[in-house]
Amino acid sequence: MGFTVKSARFITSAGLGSELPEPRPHEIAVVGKSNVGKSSLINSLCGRNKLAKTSATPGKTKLINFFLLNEEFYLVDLPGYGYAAAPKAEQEKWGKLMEGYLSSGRVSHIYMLIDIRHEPTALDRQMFGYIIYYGIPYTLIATKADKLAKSKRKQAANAAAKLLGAPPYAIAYSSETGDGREELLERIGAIVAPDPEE
Ligand SMILES: Nc1nc2c(ncn2[C@@H]2O[C@H](COP(=O)(O)OP(=O)(O)OP(=O)(O)O)[C@@H](O)[C@H]2O)c(=O)[nH]1
Ligand SMILES: [Mg+2]
Repeated sequence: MGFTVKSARFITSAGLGSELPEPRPHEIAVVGKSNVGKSSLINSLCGRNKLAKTSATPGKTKLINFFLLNEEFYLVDLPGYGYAAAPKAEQEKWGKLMEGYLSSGRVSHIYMLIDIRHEPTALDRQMFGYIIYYGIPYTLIATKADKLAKSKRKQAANAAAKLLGAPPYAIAYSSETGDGREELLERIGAIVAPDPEE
């Protein structure tokens, strides 16, 4: 059965030292380098243009943003890493914020985004190592698939996963065209309402 986003609403933003909202049974966090398309993916999944703030300039999302879907579970937009122009103090703050959040035990699944056109960076590999270290279930998503010819997308997405050191599979996704959206919705369905027969 396909999963549908019936409603999506912003709950709160959290920074260093802020209290996080009351946990729900599921919390899917979206991670990846700055500008990879995290906020855009949330908007595209929810079918809402301006739910999460996006920008062509990296470093747009600075706080942990909680969105409640179907009044049931959180989809969480996180600030990106690897934004070279960010001042050192800000990068350190990012590290503390992310470390505290990801080690909190409340994240039940991570969507890790990588750009379908680029090799994963050292920071991508570090983030992936972190996910494995904490043992958090994850799905790899190769973003901006519309930038590649259709015939190359699947292979490029899988190659990116492999370069990250993961099993060679990533969902090729485009927030512009909706490519990969159905597949990702199915994954959400499997996470928040697993088939009891399986
Ligand atoms: N062509 C194309 N552009 C995209 C896609 N997804 C995002 N973008 C563009 O990439 C830029 C960054 O998108 P965001 O969603 O703000 O990226 P982010 O990962 O949230 O970035 P930070 O908040 O800075 O960490 C924007 O200009 C988007 O329009 C996509 O699937 N295809
Ligand atoms: Mg963002």
